[in-house]
Amino acid sequence: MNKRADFTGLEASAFWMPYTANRQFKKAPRLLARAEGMYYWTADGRQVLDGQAGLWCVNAGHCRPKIVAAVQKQVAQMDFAPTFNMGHPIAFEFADRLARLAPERLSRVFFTNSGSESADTALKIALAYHRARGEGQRFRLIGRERGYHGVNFGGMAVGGIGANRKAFGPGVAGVDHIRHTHDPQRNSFSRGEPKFGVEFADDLERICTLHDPSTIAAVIVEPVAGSAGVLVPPQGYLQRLRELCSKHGILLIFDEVITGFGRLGQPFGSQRFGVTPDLFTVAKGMTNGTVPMGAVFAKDSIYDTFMDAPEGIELFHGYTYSGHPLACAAGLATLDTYAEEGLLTRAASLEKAFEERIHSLKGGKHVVDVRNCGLMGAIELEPRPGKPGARAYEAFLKCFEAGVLVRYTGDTLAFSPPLIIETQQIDRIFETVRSALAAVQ
Ligand code: PXG
Ligand code: PLP
Repeated sequence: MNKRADFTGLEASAFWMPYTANRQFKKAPRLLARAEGMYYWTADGRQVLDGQAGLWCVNAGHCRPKIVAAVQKQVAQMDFAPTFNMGHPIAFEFADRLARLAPERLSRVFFTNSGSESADTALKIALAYHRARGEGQRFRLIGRERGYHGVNFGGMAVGGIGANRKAFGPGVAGVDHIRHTHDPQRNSFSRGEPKFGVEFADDLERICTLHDPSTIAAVIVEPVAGSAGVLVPPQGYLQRLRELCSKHGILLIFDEVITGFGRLGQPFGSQRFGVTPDLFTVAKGMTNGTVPMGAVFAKDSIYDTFMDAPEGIELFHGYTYSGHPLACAAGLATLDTYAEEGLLTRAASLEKAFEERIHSLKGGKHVVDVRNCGLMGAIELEPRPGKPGARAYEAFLKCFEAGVLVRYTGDTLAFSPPLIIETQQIDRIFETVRSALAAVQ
């Protein structure tokens, strides 16, 4: 089937793997060769239950027939077409379909190819918007500690995970960060939104006092922080952040790359939390992970500001592959699949079962915290003294050997299964984790 099926011979491979310990991996590779529904199959034919939806993206499960067929048809009909000064029908159709899912008045869609590009695009739109309104002095971009907004310079700069920043120089000027919302003393083992910490939003006032609010263009946060280990916003926190941004004329950007497309039980996280941003970013679940694509949704009033300028190009920004035909075809079929199977709200009906199962690990070996929201969850482990991350890595390996794929980051195991998951499969994930933790020193 695969000439690498013997799991050897990768040590000299040319592939410089992303976010991976290359030498460690290439000595003992884990290769996936096929996928369908809730499962992967390894190159040597073992079935693996996918507890992380690929990489938080395959929300409808793998190789869904409608999506596969749509991409196959499109690639044979028109492989590529430019969207600079030209158009093709399904790019317009897909944008309009997406706009119908979005919160009211956020119905303008700019296409990118990833979450990282979406973050940088949203930040640039924010800066250009203020400038178009004669407020070009608003140049500052505010992120949050522990935030993740991808790996490009803008997203890295507003991102708040130290390891993603330290090797890459001074980054973008005019960036600052509000504090994160993680408070294990008061909130460990919270179910859903933690009770304590609405006041963490007031940290924005500190930043406003320091820099003067009239210099701040935008604040960007994930509704639920994903990469940092599933940090759920305290009750009332996002509302407070929204109020402060509105008070100071600062744009609020939600990064919904993970929380978008049903992960939290509504099409978008903003709808679950009842807090409306001015711009929001998506990627991942937008095409069910089938073809790379991302987007920025903008308020109509922001778009209209650009359109009020004299005739000509309103925004000097765009990617060769913005609105790529294959991605649009995959995206339209993805939205059909989501609609036919009710997947954009399915997480709401599974949330309680998922919450019960994941919190059943409370009190288990090594477990210091459990967090959950929608079909997103995390189990945080006590780090092994002197070896941070080792315990989670070993637990991840044991789960994989037992046929369940979970994500680990630092000493946290993260869970974001496809939204088609059944409750017996949720049981299987957490029983496998329980056994794995029992076997880890
Ligand atoms: N914003 C957010 C909130 C993300 O979660 C990005 C931007 C960047 O998207 P791209 O498509 O450029 O990777 C992300 C991506 C993990 C993990 O398990 C998380 C992401 C990607 C890979 C792994 O922590 N998030
Ligand atoms: N670098 C060069 C030399 C280019 O010509 C282009 C696009 O034309 C880019 C980078 C940007 O590539 P993309 O539009 O795929 O992001």
